[in-house]
Amino acid sequence: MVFFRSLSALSRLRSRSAQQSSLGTSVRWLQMESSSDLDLRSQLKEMIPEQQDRLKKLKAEHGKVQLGNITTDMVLGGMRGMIGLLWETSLLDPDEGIRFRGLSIPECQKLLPAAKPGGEPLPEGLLWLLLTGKVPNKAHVDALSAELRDRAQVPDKLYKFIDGLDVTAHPMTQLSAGVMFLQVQSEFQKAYENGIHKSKYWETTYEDSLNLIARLPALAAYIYRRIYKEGQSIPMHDSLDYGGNFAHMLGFDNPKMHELMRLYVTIHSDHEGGNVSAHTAHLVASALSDPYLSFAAALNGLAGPLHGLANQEVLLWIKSVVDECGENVSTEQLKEYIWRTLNSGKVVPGYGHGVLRQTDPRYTCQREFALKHLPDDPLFQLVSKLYEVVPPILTELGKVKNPWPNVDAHSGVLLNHFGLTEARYYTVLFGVSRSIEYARS
Ligand code: AMX
Repeated sequence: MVFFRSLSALSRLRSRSAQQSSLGTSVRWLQMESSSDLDLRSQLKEMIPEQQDRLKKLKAEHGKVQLGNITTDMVLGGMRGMIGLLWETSLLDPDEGIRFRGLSIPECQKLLPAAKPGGEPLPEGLLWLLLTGKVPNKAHVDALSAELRDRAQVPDKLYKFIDGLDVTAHPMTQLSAGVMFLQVQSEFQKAYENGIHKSKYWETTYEDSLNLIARLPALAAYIYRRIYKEGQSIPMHDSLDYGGNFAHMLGFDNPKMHELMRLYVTIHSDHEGGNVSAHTAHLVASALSDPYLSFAAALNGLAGPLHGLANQEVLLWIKSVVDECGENVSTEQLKEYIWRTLNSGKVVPGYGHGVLRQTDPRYTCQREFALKHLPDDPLFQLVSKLYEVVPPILTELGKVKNPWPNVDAHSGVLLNHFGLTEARYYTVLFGVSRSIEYARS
């Protein structure tokens, strides 16, 4: 939503040490604030006028402040390293990785409500955190889960429309087309046509955003069941949370898979504004295109192999290693396979990043999940081996700025372990997760 586009550019200018020392205080403040019993919409209604004033003040008082120097490399790299958007929901530090409203992933795992004590964070909690800047309590999150379930109905015509697409069309193509089909439901578009005052834009944007977030799992699960399970779709559960319900509709009811889906959606939700899809969503939204239009545009960016499609590429590549060398591949065989990949003009998928310069904390938390739930899985062991073998080789190439793994290097083997083996579908899961951030455009 437009009103939240403030300050992240300025927050980047703060020194790292200032960020670290203020974190403890800000987290405590966030928790104290969470005792309010307002629902999400009411909280936003209270906050929005303040945020609108804050943005005006920022412009008036700091509008002429310089934020950096632009070099030719930055332009050639497509705004690489350049502050280009206001982004307050998350901050991506090259060495430390992502923070959502100031909280690292381990802090989110500790502070956000879970389905059961000690479990993975519920994505609804992260949605609340991103929109309000406050850590919700369990009652807030349960109410938001119920609200999303209430909004989740999609028209049957959507399924007929998807059935009209070639079943061999990539799942991301089907997802993006389905979102465009749903665009006829945009409340924002209707309100705009009726001449709504700009101070009220947020109200219908909020409706569209929550409806879209709520309806995506049904659409995405339908696509999965249509392509891979002979069209036998599974209705929504009447009491499960967002992540659990999504896994359920896909056909997975192992409680560990529900936990994985909660973690998956949470960590894939937001990664600041420099990546292709996030940038696209906000660029398109700045034309007052409604959340359906901007989200569909973002999905099309996410569908590229150097971005969201990398999770598909990783599992296919790992399986090709196994096909050729077996599960107990030796270090020497692995090195040879990696060099062959590089020498044939391809990238090693799941490694490298446009901003990060260390191991992605989203990789690390998935590794911890694997160590806890599937330590003996042969593909997990192969992923662990790659973590030792790939970085020195990429470093040896001499041009790769970040030889470390990103989020996509790990997600596939977790899904594969619990039976979601169809790699070509993986980017859809990434896309559904990103609705939590993009839909606020
Ligand atoms: N394997 C082989 N070569 C790589 C590489 C990798 N994993 N990562 C970077 N390089 C190469 C680049 O292709 C480039 O080569 P060139 O000069 O011949 O064109 C050179 O190293 C310098 O690139 P860079 O500045 O380090 O990276 P970048 O910012 O240009 O690109 C990224 C970043 C992610 C596209 C790149 O690291 C890559 O292609 N990684 C593999 C695909 C991948 O995992 N993508 C997912 C990223 C996370 C996400 O969005 N989901």
